[in-house]
Amino acid sequence: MDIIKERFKAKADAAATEIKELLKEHGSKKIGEVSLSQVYQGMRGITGLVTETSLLDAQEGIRFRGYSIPELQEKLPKAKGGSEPLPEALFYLMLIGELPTEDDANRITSILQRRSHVPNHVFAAIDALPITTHPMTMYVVGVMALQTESVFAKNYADGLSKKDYWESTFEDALTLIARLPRIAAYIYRRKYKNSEHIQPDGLLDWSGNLAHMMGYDDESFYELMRLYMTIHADHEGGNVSAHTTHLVGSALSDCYLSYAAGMNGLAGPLHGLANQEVIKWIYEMQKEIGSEEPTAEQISDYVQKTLKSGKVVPGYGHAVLRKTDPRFTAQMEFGKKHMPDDKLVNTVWKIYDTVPPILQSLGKIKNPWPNVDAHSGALLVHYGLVEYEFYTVLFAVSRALGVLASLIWDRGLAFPLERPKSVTTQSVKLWLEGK
Ligand code: FAM
Repeated sequence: MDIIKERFKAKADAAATEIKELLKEHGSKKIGEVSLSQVYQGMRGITGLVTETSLLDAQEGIRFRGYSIPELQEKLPKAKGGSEPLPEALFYLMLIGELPTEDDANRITSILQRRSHVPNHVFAAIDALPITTHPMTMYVVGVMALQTESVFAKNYADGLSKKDYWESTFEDALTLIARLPRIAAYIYRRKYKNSEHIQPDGLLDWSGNLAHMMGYDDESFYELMRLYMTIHADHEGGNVSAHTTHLVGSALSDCYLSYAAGMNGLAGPLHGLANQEVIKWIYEMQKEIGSEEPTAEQISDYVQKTLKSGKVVPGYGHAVLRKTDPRFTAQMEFGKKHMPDDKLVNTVWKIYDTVPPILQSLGKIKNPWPNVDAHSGALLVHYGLVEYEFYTVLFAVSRALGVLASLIWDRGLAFPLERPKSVTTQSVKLWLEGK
């Protein structure tokens, strides 16, 4: 662990010096303008954050420290016999800013294995919730129950020096990431498999163990989990889950409080809950037309019906992207390799052929193309993971890698409390009148 910490500290100190120089010379330069409509309409396109772990280009999609998803699949270390990247390797890349060696990736895997024990009171907190509770609510309650373990909270109460905030954050982040698969699997087994829990397998990597503890001991499902945990890990800093984690952390709330806040954002239907909404929408369409293999025309009719009822087509559109999400494409390639004849997967591909022109014809949708959620559920269903209300928990486990790597950087760069200015329409009107 210490070697990883030392490497991070050296990178963070170098970056802090570089940023200080950069601001000394260019701090007063304007990076963008803000229009009134942006203030009223979700701050779209306003540059106001620094997130070192990844950057999203509207035309190209996500790059993690400069690497695209296909480049990650090529360059990151893999599990023995596997062909998908190890998410532990991606975490190292986002944290340190360099491609990890096999040893580096294995070092993260073993740190996470050693820290994966979850205290019993966490399970008791989850068990106190009605079985009908949504898995994401159970998950956030589990994370909040873990907050008793926060090293940052304890050290801060004992008078932690500002220059050491990063280290306690680092410790909390690694311990929290280590424990998430166990919490997620516990919720899955409690809700869907009569609480027949499965103990972790100390020989498996972080994603493989998640699959194992959920009850899916299939090598190609381990591979799907590795891909899934990689592509959902980060999507620059402005999306609701990343921005919320960063914002709450800026008040020096520890990793547990900050990540829990971010995951409440991910639980929203316009954000991470969309992966469950996609499968629900497809099942409802299949039920209505009475066939598991809808024709293009039937899909088109159902899309029109969805739109006419004032609902969104889940899995399509994006606040930044203006093309097919590379995370969708990566899943499509996985489907073509592992399940080319799966009916539901083929339906997802038929929807991909059919939906964009319809959305484009409306004239108001800026991005008619599929996002990450349009494909994820169908791959999971193929392996029997049909409980779609659980899908966002998998998204949440993965997103911890990006938002917590970022939180360590926030403390490593000593970012201050985040506090943008708000206005009232009354004050806007006075401003417009030049008063
Ligand atoms: N179906 C129907 N209408 C849509 C739409 C969709 N897929 N995507 C956008 N629109 C509408 C949007 O509601 C807005 O309508 P009004 O003007 O009537 O309010 C209009 O098109 C302009 O919206 P936009 O500027 O193109 O998109 P936004 O940046 O406002 O919203 C999303 C982006 C992702 C919230 C939106 O595309 C959406 O609701 N998609 C469906 C839900 C979804 O798949 N979310 C997951 C996003 C994913 F990236 C993630 O975070 N996991």
